[in-house]
Parts: sequence; C-alpha cells; structure tokens
Amino acid sequence: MTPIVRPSPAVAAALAESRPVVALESTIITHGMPWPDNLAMARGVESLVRENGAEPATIVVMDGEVRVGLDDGDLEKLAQARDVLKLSRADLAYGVSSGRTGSTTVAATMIGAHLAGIRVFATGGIGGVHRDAETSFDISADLDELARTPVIVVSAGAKAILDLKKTFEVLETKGVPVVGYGCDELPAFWSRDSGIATPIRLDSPEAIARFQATREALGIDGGMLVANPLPQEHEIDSATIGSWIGQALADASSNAISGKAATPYLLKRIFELSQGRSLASNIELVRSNARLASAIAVALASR
Ligand code: PSU
Ligand code: MN
Repeated sequence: MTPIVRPSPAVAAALAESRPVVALESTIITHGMPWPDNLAMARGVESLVRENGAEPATIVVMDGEVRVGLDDGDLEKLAQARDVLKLSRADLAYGVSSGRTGSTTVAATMIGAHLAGIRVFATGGIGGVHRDAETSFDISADLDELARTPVIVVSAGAKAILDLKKTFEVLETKGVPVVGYGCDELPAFWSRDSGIATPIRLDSPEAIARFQATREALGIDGGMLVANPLPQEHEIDSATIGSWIGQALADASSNAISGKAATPYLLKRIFELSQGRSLASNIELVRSNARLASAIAVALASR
C-alpha cells in the first residue's frame, strides 16, 4: 500500500535525524503569484531555508498523495500547471481521492505538516475574516485550523485585503496566540503597521521556541501565529496600498467574485493596479518569513 502522506527522501532523512524542517505552502505558487515569478519565488525560498539551516518541505497534492517536499522538476511543473485545485480542510481528502493536482492553502498545509511531523511553516499571510463577512459569511478556514492543529505559522500577519481587526479578534476567541515578532503593532502584510496592538511580543526565535514548549507542557493544543513585519525597505505605505485594495474590492464586487476565487482575484488585481509593486513586496515578505521560520525550527530542534 502506498502511504497517503509521502515525504521526499530529503525531508524524510531530516525528520528521522530530528533536524530542523520548515513546511511551505503551494497555493501561493499556483493561485497567489503569476508565472514565472511564482517559480523564482518558490526556488528562492527553498534555498533561503537551506541557507538558514533547515530542510524545506513544500506541500502539495499530486497523484493521490500528499507530497511533503518537492524536487525542482515537480516545483516547475506545479508553477506552470493549470486547473489546480485550491485545497483547504474541507476538500484536502477530495484532492487526494480524485487523483487531481491540488495546492494546499495555509489550512491544508498545516494538516500535511502535522501529519509528517513538521512543527514550523512559513507563508506570506494567512486568510481571515473578509471585509464583507457580515453579509458574505466569508471567513477563511485558516483560522479554525490554527485553533486545532499544532503548527507554528510564520506570516506577515493576515492579508490586508481582509478586515484585520475582526481577523485578530476571531483568533483570540479561538485561543490562537498571535505573536508579534519584534513589533508593538501587528503587521498588515504589505505594510509594517496595522494600528492593532501586538497581543504577545517576542524578540527572538529562542523565545518563540520556549513559548511553544511551554504551551505543550501545559497541554494547550492548536497552532500559533507569528506575525513578522516585512523589512522596511520593501513596505508599501498604507495609504497607497489602501487605495489599490479599495479599487480591487470594488472590482471584485462588480464582477461578483466570491468564495475560493476571492483572494486570488484580489491579489491579481492589486498586482495589476500597483504595476507589480505588490508582488515585489509579497515576495520579500515571504522570504523574510522563511528566514524567521528556519531560525525557529533550528531553535526548536536544539531544545
Ligand atoms: N500568502 C500569500 N499569498 C497567498 C496565500 C498566502 O502571500 O496566496 C494563500 C494561502 O494559501 C492562504 C490563502 O491560505 O491565500 C487564503 O485563501 P482564502 O482567503 O480563500 O482562505
Ligand atoms: Mn474564503
């Protein structure tokens, strides 16, 4: 019988030797960034994780398996693939059972990482409460997954297309710790500040590893969100990005875009309106998160 969750040889070896491993998601490759920047981003992030002492494990559904760790050929195939499913908790098993290719969102990547025994995961920004949630009921399954699956997710907060205040309120309600990394205000993805005070500020990867170990010792399960502001030289000021977000949201509504299509549409529209600036920042924030996640994985492995 073939195992349904299959680590690559490199990831399996790292896990067997208790070396640091960082999970990476694939929806950002298939639905979050255009070709060929998506492939360059994915390759660059994998190298960065290796340079920082950890083994990268990009997670994806292919050929009836949850693959944990891809070789360069698979990465290239995925970056160019069309009709890729965007998988979350609700449909991860459908992706596997149908034999189709599916990329994993934050929620599905957390499930795959946990099944493989990986404790840290780097992404861009999580999904959350959409601005029109009171009528659309669109709240990302990423939030529930953080509440139930014990993986540390390193992000630049939640994507600023969302209602950030409501998103962080929901995380608090669900008992998900939100750690601001070296910041007193939570980041807003493309910008460093959101105007929302950081609930828990920690300033080193070791402090994050100690916090996680203490949660485990207390029997507190579920994940943790580490919010890492992007480097200042790559941020877009909130008024500038705010006007592009406003325009993209208006366009989404006049084109009746909703559900799974909402986030990919908004990211693409903001990319066009900003003439590529939003993508450049997005890539830099993912790189910065990959560096921090690697350092956290190293700190966890050396405890
Ligand atoms: N971070 C990025 N770009 C992305 C995403 C994260 O920089 O495209 C993806 C993640 O996979 C996340 C998803 O889970 O966006 C959120 O989708 P939704 O709002 O439909 O839950
Ligand atoms: Mn949604």
